[in-house]
Amino acid sequence: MSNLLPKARAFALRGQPQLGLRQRLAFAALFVVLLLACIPAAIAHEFKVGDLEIEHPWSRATPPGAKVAGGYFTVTNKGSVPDRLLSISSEISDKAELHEMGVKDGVMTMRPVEGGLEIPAGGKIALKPGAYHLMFTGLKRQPKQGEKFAATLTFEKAGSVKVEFAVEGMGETGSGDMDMDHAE
Ligand SMILES: [Cu+2]
Repeated sequence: MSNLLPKARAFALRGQPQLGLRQRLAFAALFVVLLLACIPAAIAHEFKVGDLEIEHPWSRATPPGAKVAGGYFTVTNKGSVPDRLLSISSEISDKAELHEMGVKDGVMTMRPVEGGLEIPAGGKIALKPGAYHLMFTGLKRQPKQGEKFAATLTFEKAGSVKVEFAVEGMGETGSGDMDMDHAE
């Protein structure tokens, strides 16, 4: 027994570099696989319902005490008839509204879109800062950078679809929307 120990140690010493290399290769391969698996998820996430494709729903982290947060995504209608985004609900807010921006007397204002937002047949609508956007009102908590929260979008024809909004940093694409007053 006692003379097995030096042999085992010698084997271990000889075996180590080879094992190490193999392990390193295995880790490298695993790393590449994980990296490839993560890329599509990090860059874009999309949801489908009926003829509609909803791309990359995202929101922005809000400062403590904020009562509203924006919501943005692109929706493409691959069908041959127009559809309409009628209502939105989310797990982080009491309500969610669809807003549009406009200029009134030289001042940027935003107002709720009446009757829903039409998505033309074969068309694409982008909800983004400074344009059409969702407003999550009556926040139950602040959306935090890096998390995702669930929401449901309801369309006239395609029906309801559950989506996840990815929360990005506070300064992300900060154009116009940030300092707007929401009359509430
Ligand atoms: Cu708004």
